[in-house]
Amino acid sequence: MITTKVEQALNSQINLEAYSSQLYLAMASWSERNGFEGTGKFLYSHADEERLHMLRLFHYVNDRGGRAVVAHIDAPPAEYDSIQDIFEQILEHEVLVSKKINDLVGVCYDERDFTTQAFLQWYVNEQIEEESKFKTILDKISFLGEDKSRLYFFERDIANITAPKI
Ligand code: OFO
Repeated sequence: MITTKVEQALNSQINLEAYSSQLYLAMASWSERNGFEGTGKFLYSHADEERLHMLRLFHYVNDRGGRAVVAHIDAPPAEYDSIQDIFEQILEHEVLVSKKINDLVGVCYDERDFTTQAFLQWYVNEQIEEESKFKTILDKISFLGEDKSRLYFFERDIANITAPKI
């Protein structure tokens, strides 16, 4: 069984992962509409990945005797300035997610729920990978400049970054 505090904290994270999925979907839509097909493909795939992050938590809450809740999610922005703007916002968002995961681990520690704490280690590791991946993509974007051929290769490469199996 999980305590009410842990259940609430896990449900907040469920909501944040659901928002993450919608955020990536909105960014994928912008990319597709603005001629960045490769970036769009990557972001659609990442939206699916975030939904799997959400579901993994969802099942855990129900399996441990809690109640996983589908709550209201704010709409993400529909418009962005550029792909650089998108990836800057993504990195900022993922840094926030990492902070929330750490806070959640802290709640488990306070509640002496070491089972959930161990379950959350997967998310701690995932956030290290995500922050690093998006920093690398932003570095690549900073090399693009006005050179259209570089953009072509960037678009081709990012389209082939597939979501890991969860
Ligand atoms: Fe983008 O990561 Fe979920 O947790």
